[in-house]
Amino acid sequence: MPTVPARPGPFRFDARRTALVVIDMQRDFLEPGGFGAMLGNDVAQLDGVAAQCARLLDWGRGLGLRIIHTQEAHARDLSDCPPAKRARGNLACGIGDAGPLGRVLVEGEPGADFVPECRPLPGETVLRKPGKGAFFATSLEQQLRYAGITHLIVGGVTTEVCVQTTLREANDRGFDALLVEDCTGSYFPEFKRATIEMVVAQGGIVGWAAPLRALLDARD
Ligand code: TIU
Repeated sequence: MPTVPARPGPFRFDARRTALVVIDMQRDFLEPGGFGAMLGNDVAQLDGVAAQCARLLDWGRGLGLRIIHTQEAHARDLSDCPPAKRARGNLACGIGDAGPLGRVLVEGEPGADFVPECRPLPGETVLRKPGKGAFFATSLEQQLRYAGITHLIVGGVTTEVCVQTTLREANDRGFDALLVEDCTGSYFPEFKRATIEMVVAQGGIVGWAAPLRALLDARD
């Protein structure tokens, strides 16, 4: 079994029981005019994450891992959007409104689509989710259990919001998860650093972390 030199210790995984989960690599978070920008964030902070996630996807595809792309987006009638989420930030152009990338954070709109570097290939799973965590109000746990998945390798955006929420949800459900440090990004670099440290602290209270290089070099 490949062993990744990781923190807080080696991460051993069986490729047949491991899924690569790439979180929310959508135009709405990475490009100007999307939901992230509407919230007042500098999306340039995420420059480079798409290219890194593309490398991570290449690696996972090469190993034959199950690939799951998540997408934070709401139903077109907003029936799965809590009013509290829609009201948050008191935005002039918020969830469901028409923006430069189409209706903000709504399925089927240009903003909900994946950035070109991280488009799903045929046969890969696309999991639309209404919340920050990928397990909330989705069939992800059931899908993973049916497929015998025990280990997750996770990248995407943003580190302390959807990525961290998903890692914590996975941890509480008994999955071993590794965060790929340089395949994730935040609008707030200090939050990214802090999240990685939170994950690996206390003997790996949430999971493991390692740079992509460590995955590329992992050997049986
Ligand atoms: N705002 C922010 O940092 N993130 C989100 O709203 N969603 C995800 O992280 N995908």
